[in-house]
Order: sequence, then structure tokens, then C-alpha cells
Amino acid sequence: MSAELKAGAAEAEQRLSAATDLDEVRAIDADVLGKKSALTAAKKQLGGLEPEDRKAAGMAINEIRQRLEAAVAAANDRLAADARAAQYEAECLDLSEKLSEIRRGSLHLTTQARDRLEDVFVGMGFTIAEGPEVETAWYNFEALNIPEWHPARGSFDTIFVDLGEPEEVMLRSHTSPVQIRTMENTEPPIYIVAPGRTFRTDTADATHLPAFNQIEGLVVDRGIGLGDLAGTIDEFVKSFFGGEVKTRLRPSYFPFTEPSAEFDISRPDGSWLELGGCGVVHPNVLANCGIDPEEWQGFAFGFGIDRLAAMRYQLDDIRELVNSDVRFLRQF
Ligand code: FA5
Repeated sequence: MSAELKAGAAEAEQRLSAATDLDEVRAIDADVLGKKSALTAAKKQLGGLEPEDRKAAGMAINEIRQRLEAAVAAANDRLAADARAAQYEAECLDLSEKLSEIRRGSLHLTTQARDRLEDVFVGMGFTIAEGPEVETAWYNFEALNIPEWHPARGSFDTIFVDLGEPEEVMLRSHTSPVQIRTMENTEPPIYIVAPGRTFRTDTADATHLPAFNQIEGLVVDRGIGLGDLAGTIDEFVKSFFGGEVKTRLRPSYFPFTEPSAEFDISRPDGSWLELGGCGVVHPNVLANCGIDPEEWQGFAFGFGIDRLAAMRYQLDDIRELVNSDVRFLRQF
């Protein structure tokens, strides 16, 4: 009996070491160690043996059981390790391959438009000025000839900051406060542009954003007039868009310029897009900054950079600029 069991165990060990999946191991396990196995049958027969023989046969059966259990465990371990290795192989990321797909980032469209604007104006002899995004009523309104009672304050849809007196501190609603800050600190002649972020309670639509960008321009010199303003804008548009875009000035009203105009550019479909306001600097504004309006004159303008970017890159909707959809942004 013992020789037969040993031969069976040796064969089972071979089958276990050749097994290729866990189901096969389970089947062999049941075959050689289960209730219907030769080993279990041999154990049942032990009771009929002489005590001396029973002891020897019992030890032999136990030894074979232990061998077989070890062989089953080894086969299970081997196949589990193989399965893990196969899973790692299937799920692993080949980073060296991905490296070759990494795309070079690029500047956001609004930044590209702003850089280009700065280049054009610097090329025309302007320097770049800056101002804070949080402003006081003095800089955002009063020094710009918009006193508290003035109806024009309402048109700026201002976002106020809860600081100091009510409606005293605000997110700047235009870049025009930079005119005041510059004139306070600089002796004329002045030739500056000031690009930056501006904020209004406007609802986002195809041509509006609540946080948008403007570029302010300010020239203060002797003998400056409306003709200089028109020529500068025309020259700028030619450089920025390159010839195809038409411009027009429409009479308008801003408390800080007199006369004032709205400045439009032509869209490819022939319609007009309002780009900004402009005009001859109001004498009160020069005086508010300690500049003698009898001696110095100036012009100023304020354009929407986001609208310029939308025109330049032919976007139908200005909101595309802030959707952060990389599939869209990658095109530029
Ligand atoms: C002003 O803000 C004046 N400070 C411009 C100015 C400067 C006039 C100097 C005279 C002298 P206005 O509110 O029209 O003006 O805004 C100017 C431009 O900013 C608009 O023509 C438009 O191009 C852009 N703009 C205004 N509101 C928004 C908005 N919500 N989203 C995007 N662009 C806007």
C-alpha cells in the first residue's frame, strides 16, 4: 500500500509542478488529498491493521500527506506569483513612451495678446506702467472727474470690497486709475500704457466677462490733440492686426475725457466690435494730479484686451478664454 501511495504522490507532485493555473491545482488537490483520494481510503483502513503495522502505516500516510500538502502550497504560490507578474505587466505604464508625447506648454491667449500689445506700444515709444487691482474711490472715480453724485459711477457696475467706509474700496472697474497714479508721480511728457485686470458685476456672455483685462494708454505733452489720438489708434491697429481691420471713432461720453469717443474695429463679417473708449484728457483730471492744463494737454484710451484677443484669434465667444479647456487652448 505504502509503495502505491508513494508512487501516486510522486506523480501528483509532477502534475503539480507542471500545472499552469489555479483551477488545475485545486483539482489535483481534491484528487490526492480529498475525501475520495487513495490517501483518505488508506487512512480509513488503518483501523483493521495490527497495532505494530498501524503505527508504521500511519506515519507513512502522514508523511505522504505532508509532502502533498507542501507540493500543493508550492504550486499555489508559484501560480499566484505568475498571475501577479502578469497583472503588473498588463497594468504597468511605460513612462519612457509617454515622455515622447509630452507637449510643450504655451502662454495663454490673453497673455499672448497682452505681450503683443506691449510690444506694439513699446515700439511706438510708450513705456509700461502698473497699478493695484484694489483701488480707492479717489483713484477709480473722483480724481477721474467722477464725483460721488455722478451718474457715470453707476455705469461701471463696480464690485466693492468690504473695507473702510461703504463704497470706498473696490476692485478697479477700469485701468484708468493708473492714469492718475502715473500723473501724480511723473513729470510730463508722459507716454505710458498700463495693461491689467479689471472687474465688474457684468454677467459673462459672448462679449463680457466679470474679470477681464484692459490696456490703458496715456499721453501728456505740449500741443496734444484729437488728431494725435486718432493717428495713434490707427497705427496701433495696423501693427496689431496687420492691415485688414478697419477702425472708427464714434462720439461718446466719459467724465475724464473731453471730447470723448468710442473706438470700434471691423469684424470679418463686416459688423463692428466696440473695443474701448478714448478722448482728450479733461483739464480737471490734469489739475487733480497737479499738472497745469494751460501748459500740458493729453489723450487717453482704454481697450478691452480680451476682446482684442478674441478678434485676433477669431473666437466667436470671449468665454472661450476662461473655460480652461486645454483641447481648445492647445490650438494656439
Ligand atoms: C472704460 O472702462 C474707460 N475707462 C475707457 C477709457 C479710458 C475712456 C481712457 C477714455 C479714456 P468702457 O466701460 O467702455 O470704458 O470699457 C472699455 C472697454 O473695456 C470696452 O470697450 C470693452 O472692450 C472692455 N470691456 C468693458 N467691460 C467688459 C467686460 N465685462 N468684459 C470684457 N471686456 C469689457
